[in-house]
Formats: sequence, structure tokens, C-alpha cells
Amino acid sequence: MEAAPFVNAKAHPFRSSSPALLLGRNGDICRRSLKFKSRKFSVRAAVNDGGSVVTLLDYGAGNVRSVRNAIRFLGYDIKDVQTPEDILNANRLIFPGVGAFAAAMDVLNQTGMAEALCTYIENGRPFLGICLGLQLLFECSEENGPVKGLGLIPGVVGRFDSSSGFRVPHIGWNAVQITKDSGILDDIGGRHVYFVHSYRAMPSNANKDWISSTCNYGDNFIASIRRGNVHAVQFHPEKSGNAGLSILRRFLDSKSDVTKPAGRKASKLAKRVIACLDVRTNDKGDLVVTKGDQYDVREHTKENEVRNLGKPVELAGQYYKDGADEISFLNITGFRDFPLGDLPMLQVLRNTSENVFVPLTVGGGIRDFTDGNGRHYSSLEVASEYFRSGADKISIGSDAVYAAEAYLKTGVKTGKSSLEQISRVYGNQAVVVSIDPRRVYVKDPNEVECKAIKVIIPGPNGEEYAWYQCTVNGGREGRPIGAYELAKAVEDLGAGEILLNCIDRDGQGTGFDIELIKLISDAVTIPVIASSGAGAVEHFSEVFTETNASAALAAGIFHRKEVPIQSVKEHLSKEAIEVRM
Ligand code: 1PR
Repeated sequence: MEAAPFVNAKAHPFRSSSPALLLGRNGDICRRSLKFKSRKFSVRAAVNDGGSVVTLLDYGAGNVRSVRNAIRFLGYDIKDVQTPEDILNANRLIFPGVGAFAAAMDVLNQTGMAEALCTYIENGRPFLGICLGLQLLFECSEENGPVKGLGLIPGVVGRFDSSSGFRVPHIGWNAVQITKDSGILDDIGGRHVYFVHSYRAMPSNANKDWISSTCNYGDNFIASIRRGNVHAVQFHPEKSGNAGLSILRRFLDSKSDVTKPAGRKASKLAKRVIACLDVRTNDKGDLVVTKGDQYDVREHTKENEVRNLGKPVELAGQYYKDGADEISFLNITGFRDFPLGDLPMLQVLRNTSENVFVPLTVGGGIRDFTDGNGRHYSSLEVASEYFRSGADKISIGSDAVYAAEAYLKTGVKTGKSSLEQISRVYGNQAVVVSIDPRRVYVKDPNEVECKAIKVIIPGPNGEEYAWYQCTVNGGREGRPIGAYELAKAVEDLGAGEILLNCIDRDGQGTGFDIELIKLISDAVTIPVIASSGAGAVEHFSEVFTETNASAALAAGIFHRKEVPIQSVKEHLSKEAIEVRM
């Protein structure tokens, strides 16, 4: 796809268009215009002195804790931008753009940061933009727009096209093709890095000099740009494990060693292997990782204790080292306890994110809540606290079921459900819906209003059909809605991904419920994470071969050390299923 034609493009070697007149892809005039303050900035003639301070532009729109943690992990101190002058005086500037394009541009324009950023970049000062921090450099974005960007690079940021069968958002570990001397990306050719986005900038003749790497997902989009000291990446180095840390290290210290790992052959989006930690407070008051059988987490002994399989932070750190592509924490008693009262859980997130540089998802208890003093907390506040504590994605269970039921009843999107509110502010890529269905056999598919499928193995009374009934409150209550209907409704309401559990298979080790996963992954265009039942490496290859799942999640086999994550990956790789190694 080519970028749309622009009036006055390329008038300046860095700033490519006049702010006055700009056409979007459909020929519309971009509705926002740069509101540069009248003062003219001059950039400090500083050189990168290799000092230990990194300037960070965090305009407060989301979770940049991971970027902070990664910078600190690499031994650098952070100076936060407070004024436009802080940008101009930076020795090196990192701009981890988060949130929506228009909101970010509004903040940059209103604070005078937009002009300072342009001046800083036009002067070729060391800069690293991340994700939205890359997109904002372009002329315009179609996200809720067209909306005008900083206009430093020719091109329009457009949405991925899901009609070609590619799931949107583009979430996961994908390969990048280095197209020129990229400096900071020198050692990542052939490795996977972590992307999470629905919009992307496309290569064109007008911007080809900027492009340092591309990524293929349906079409080739711009994965990174470089001009001199100015870099920006569409992926998240702070979430890309060792590959990402090495990119950040190279940006922060261009003299750091390049370690070219041998034998890596990333070529496309990898299937993800996710470790899941069901977390709750045990009877002694300690926060522990537990694991149930069909959601029953109590030991069947006289004491009837909550099964304790380890400490959350330690286990998450171990799974990161073992090669997990993502880690999920599910606060399984969140439905009855108020999560913001559960400070240890927030602390778990904070501590984990200091040393774990792959995406972290947290779920449990995300809903509106009124505490004992009558203070009302919106689900958005709950989610925001999780994001601030280090979560990259939040996962909604019970509340999404109620939202889907209401939506299917009225056909109206009220915009008020937790799902809609959180995805509007943080983007749908940050919102996972966790489904807890249970198989219900029926003789005749017309017995139920929900979608029933013909099953391979008949039910206990010879039933040839089954539907998947959604539950809430950790499987305790069945609801009159099927997993199929729920999945489609939450996609409409703004979910970016589905975590598909199965109560019948949970903890059984007999393999994923392939029929369920096929049903749901064929019904939606957002990524689906297959969960529940993994007992052997072959179960992972089966789910990826037989269904359109984008990721597979397991808990018990990892906690009990029966199957290491690395063995799962080696097996998948041998079966020609691409994974991040
Ligand atoms: O409803 O928004 O408060 O969210 C509660 C969350 O807690 C939901 O995501 C729900 O799935 C989860 N949950 C609630 N109760 C339990 C329980 O086990 N008693 N855990 C529970 C769900 C299921 C999986 C598990 C896989 C893989 N756990 O995440 O990790 O089944 O297990 P396996 O590999 O051992 O088979 P809300």
C-alpha cells in the first residue's frame, strides 16, 4: 500500500510538509493542525557524552514502567521531561508513545513538546521512539482520524487490514528484515521482537531513505526507521527479552558489543507459549501461585488447604528465563475481593516487571466497585492501577460476560462497560477477555439458543452435540450465553484478544479442547489464546495445527516442572511451527 499523496510534502529534509494543508488517504483534510508556540527553540549543542542519564518523554498516557525498568536494568538513570527545554537539553531521548495517536498529538501540541521534538530530531540528536513514538513522526494517522502527526517523515499511518485473514491487532513476536545499516538493530536480524499494534506506517518511495527494517504481516510495514542518531521502532524493545535489551543497550551506548547469535531463523509471526500463574491468598494470608483441577484449587486432604505451587514473582522470573513469550497473572479471587485492596498483587506486578522483559497480563476483579466507605472505583481506575504497576494487558472475566449479555439483549454499545471504557483509553490491544466455559451436551442443537457443535466423542448419554456455557465468578455460576456468542460480542465491544479457558479440561493434562478452540478462533478476527489441558509437548503442536489459535497457555505442567517451556518450543520448532527461540 502506498502512502496517500500530500501537498507540500518534502519541503524540508526532515519536516516533510507544511502544517497548513495535508490530505489524508481519502483526500480529507487532516482535522488537527500543529499548534506550535510562536517561540523558536534552539537545541543545545551537546554531544552524546555517554553519561548515565537518559531523558524520558512520558506524557502520562499509559504504562511506561517497562521502559523505565529496562533503562534502569541496563544501569542508567532517568530524567523525566517536564518542559520542552528538557527535550532540547537531552543527551539522549527515549519517547515510548502510548495510547491513541490523536490524544498524544493533543498533549504534545498543547505543551509545546511537539515543536521541541521536531527541533531536537531535525538537529539529529540521539532519539529513540517506540511504537506510537514511531508513528507520531509521520505526517498523518488514520486512527480516529485522519489526525495530523509531527510530519517529519512522509507517509500515513493506517490500520492493518483484517479482511485478508490476518488477525488485528498484530500481537506477538515477529521477524524484522533489516534493510540498511540500522546501528542499534545490528544483532537482531533473524530474531523475533514483540509487536502489539493495530496501525502501522507503510514503506513508500517518499520515505524509503528513513527505513531501516520492515516486518511482514499481511503486507510489509515499517518496523524501524533510522536517520543518523534518530531511531524509532514499531515494536517494543522493552518487551522483547534479550533481543530488545540489546537494542536499548546499543542505543544508550553505541560502543557496546554486538553479539550476533548464530542459527536464529525468524521469518514470520511466531506462535506464542504463555505461562499462566493463578494467584490467590491462601488460608495463612500469603499470596501464592495455585492451580486447580477443573477450577478446584483446594487439596483434597483433611486440612483442605489451597494448593501452593510457589511464589508469584520468583516463578514469573523463572519462566521468563525459561523462554516464556508472555506471562499471565490471574487473581482468581478478584471477583469477591476488591483488587485495589489487594496490595500484594500490585506489588507482585511491580516486582516482576523490574526483571521480566516480556509482556505481562493481569486479570481478576476488573469491574466497578464501591468500598465499605462508599467510595466508588470505576473499572477504568482498577485497570489503570494495574497498568501503572507494570501490566501490559489486563484481562476481564466475569464483567465481560455481563457486558456481552447486555449488548446482545439491546444491540446497543453503551460505552459504559469496563471493556469499552478500558479499550477506549488504552487501546483494544491492551484488553484481553478471559472466557471460562463449560461443555454442555445436548441431543439436538435446536434445544439451545446458543451455538452448538457436533462433537467427535458423544456425551455420557450419547448426545452428539454440545454448547459451551460461559461462567462467572471462577466457574461458580453458569450464565445463559455461549462462548461463541460471547467471543463475537466482546470483539465488537473492543476486546483485543481472547484467553479461552475450558473448565472441563483445566488441570487434566489430556490436551486442549480442540473443538472449542477451533469454534472460537474461526469466529473472531482477534487473536485467541488456547488454554486449559496441556499435558505434553504434542498438545501444543496439535492446537496450532488443528486450530487458528495464536498462542497456547499452560500452567500445571510448568509449575510441576513436568515439561519445560524450552522443550515445548523445541518440539514446535521440529514440527515446523515457528516459535521464538
Ligand atoms: O472474573 O474478571 O474476576 O477474572 C477472574 C479470572 O480468574 C478469570 O480469568 C478466570 O479464568 C480466573 N479463575 C477464576 N477462578 C479460577 C480457578 O481456577 N478457580 N482460574 C480461575 C482460571 C484457568 C487458566 C489455567 C488454565 C491452564 N484458571 O488460566 O491457568 O486452565 O491450566 P492447565 O495448563 O494446568 O490446564 P474476573
